[in-house]
Amino acid sequence: MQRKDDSVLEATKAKLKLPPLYRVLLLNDDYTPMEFVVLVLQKFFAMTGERATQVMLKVHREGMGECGVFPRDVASTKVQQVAAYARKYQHPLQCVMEET
Ligand code: TYC
Repeated sequence: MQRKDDSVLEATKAKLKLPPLYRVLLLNDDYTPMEFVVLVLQKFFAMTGERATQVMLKVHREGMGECGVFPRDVASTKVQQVAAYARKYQHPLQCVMEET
């Protein structure tokens, strides 16, 4: 904008950045039972049995698969919940998060 004294004030636009999102991934292993993985996906990622089975089979065949995309704190909590639950039942199931 042009002021009376000829100085120029730059118009500044507040750039509101959306918070980064994180992909939560489940990793395959040779020991965790398939039914346990399906249970985890239902319990912590609110999947139906059918969807959980599809994701579990994808992880089993391809080595990893996506459980969902969340803000950082939510993703981090889910990773910790899966780790604690797997540990409780002594399964080596691994869950990780990565920025999208
Ligand atoms: N590969 C496991 C088995 O054959 C099943 C499995 C699937 C394990 C997905 C982990 O994230 C996983 N029992």
